[in-house]
Amino acid sequence: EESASTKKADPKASSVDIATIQMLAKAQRDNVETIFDRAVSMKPCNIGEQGTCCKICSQGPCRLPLPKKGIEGKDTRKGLCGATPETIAARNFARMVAAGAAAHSDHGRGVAEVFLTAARKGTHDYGIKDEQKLLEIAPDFEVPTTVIVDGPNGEKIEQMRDIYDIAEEVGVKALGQWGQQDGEIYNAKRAPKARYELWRKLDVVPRGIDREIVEIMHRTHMGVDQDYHNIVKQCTRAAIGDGWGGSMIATDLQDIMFGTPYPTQGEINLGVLKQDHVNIIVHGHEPLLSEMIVVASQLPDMVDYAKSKGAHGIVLAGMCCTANEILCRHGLPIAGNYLQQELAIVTGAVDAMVVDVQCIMENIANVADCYHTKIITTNPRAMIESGHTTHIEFDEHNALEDAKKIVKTAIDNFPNRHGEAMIPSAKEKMVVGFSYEAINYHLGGTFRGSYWPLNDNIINGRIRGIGGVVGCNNARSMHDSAHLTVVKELLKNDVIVLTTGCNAMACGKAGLLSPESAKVFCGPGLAEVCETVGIPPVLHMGSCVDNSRILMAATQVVKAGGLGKDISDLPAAGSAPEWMSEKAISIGHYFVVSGVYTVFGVGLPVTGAPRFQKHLFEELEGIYGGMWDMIVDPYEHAQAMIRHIDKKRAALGLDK
Ligand code: MSK
Repeated sequence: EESASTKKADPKASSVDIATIQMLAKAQRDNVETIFDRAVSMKPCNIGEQGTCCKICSQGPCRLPLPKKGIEGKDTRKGLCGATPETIAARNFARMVAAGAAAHSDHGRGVAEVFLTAARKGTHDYGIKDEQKLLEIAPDFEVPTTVIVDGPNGEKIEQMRDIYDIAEEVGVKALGQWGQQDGEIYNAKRAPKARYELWRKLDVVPRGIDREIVEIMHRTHMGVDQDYHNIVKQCTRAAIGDGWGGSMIATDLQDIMFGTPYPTQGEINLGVLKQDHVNIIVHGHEPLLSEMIVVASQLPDMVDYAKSKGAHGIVLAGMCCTANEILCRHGLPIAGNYLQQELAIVTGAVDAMVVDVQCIMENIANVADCYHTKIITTNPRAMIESGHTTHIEFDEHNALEDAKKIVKTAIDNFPNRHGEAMIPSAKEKMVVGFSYEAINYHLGGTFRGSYWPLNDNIINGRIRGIGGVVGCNNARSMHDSAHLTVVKELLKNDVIVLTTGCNAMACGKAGLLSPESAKVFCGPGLAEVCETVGIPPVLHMGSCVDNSRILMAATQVVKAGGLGKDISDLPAAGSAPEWMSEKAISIGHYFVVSGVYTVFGVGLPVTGAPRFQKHLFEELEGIYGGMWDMIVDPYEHAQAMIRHIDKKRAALGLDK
């Protein structure tokens, strides 16, 4: 197709990743336009960037940019209805929280529905893999795991209930969390006691997952909530309903059905594709389908079918968070993160890109038109309007058959490649799969005969603190660059890093997910801990919904003792250096109201409303112990996190 961009991105200025640079250069040689080129040609709207464009009714859009000279005296800016910049920016922010929480939670709802079908034995393709985890979470849903029965002599005996009966009851109660109208979501009580009590005191414990999202949409309708404090309070309910509700339920039920991740080895970057194999990329977020494609692609008759078409086998690789899901559970390779999706197709080696929901760029259909790749959409919620995509709808009752159909479509496309593909050689080895259960095993208890509790190492200062660094790539920011600068700066200062999403992939490509990287990148204390325990200094915890694992890891650290009574007492900070999706805003907000200082890079659409920004960046600390921040420079970004960690260490009386 003809390139529409008048300007071209400079590949070397677009990414720090060699495979990305090579493929962007190839795309330009092939006259294929990508997001990198459009980012050079198209500048963002200055007013939207500030958060002060209101388009919630047809009297606008009302645009309220900050005056060039700044605000002198009273801020008199108003929309037609009188809405202040604060109201406008808070409503826009709230709608991002609602969309982000909805995306995660709808994912979770889908998982809960399949879980319930599996518990009722309504499908042959899914079952209960991790019984232990089911038994651990059942009490959180007030589901008994044992039953009292009469013994042979009339005595009372406690015996285990049937595991599928427990699963069914958990499934029903979990699914009920979406439509619940009153009371509290179950998982709020998983937070440290002090946090749960604070939420109750502030009246922000979510009543039901959907209810809080819908209420944001109502409150932000024209002429409803016009107090940014009150709007933020509703953001809090919806965001807790995401992190501690929809996302956490998704993570838990996926673990039960597909297995809780434990450390495993994998490989990452476009170099995982193979010239002489059928290459299938699964891209998106939900593991329900990709788990079945894993099974289908390994079936002997599928491999034989691939050979009958001249291929030597099948490579199944992931992209974005689907990649994290199959990597952490099966060790299957990752082709790349968000900004590499078009470039994977540019290799000419991808026979099918199978997509479900979230973070799928519409332009992959245009790029695929230039090569032979088949784009297969699978979810009724997410289709692409293009004559060249194929829709094979995925139904959990027929999961394996659907997956086989998809794999067969990819194999049939192998002979259609346009000549020799160009696959970059770059790929890295990594160790992944650090669920909080795995972290607890490695750093929370005894391991290799030594006692290495995480808390002791934080108290004695070998580990200065914990950084949760997560989130997307953003075409307005050099690909992977801010991610790596922030993470390396934290490691150098003995801050252990927990990661998910596209940050995890950036770290993997740069070699930071290998245990050997500890001696290269870490300060002496953290290097010693990692080398002794045999873990990487950056712990890959999974996909976007698995940020709930970070909440649980923080809760475990509080419960282990010695570091205060609440998450807000911990020497810890959060970061999303290259965020772009609305989900990131929901994640950021649930971290903040869980007590975490959370820094975003790139920019936040709040700067045009100074009082609202002050509320998020300063006043929330007095309410929740955590607050937002936005620092674009990645070095300064990391330093701010370290300063916060040191402030918390001092408050705990450490380092005296
Ligand atoms: S995939 S939400 S770009 S992390 Fe979860 Fe990456 Fe952000 Fe999508």
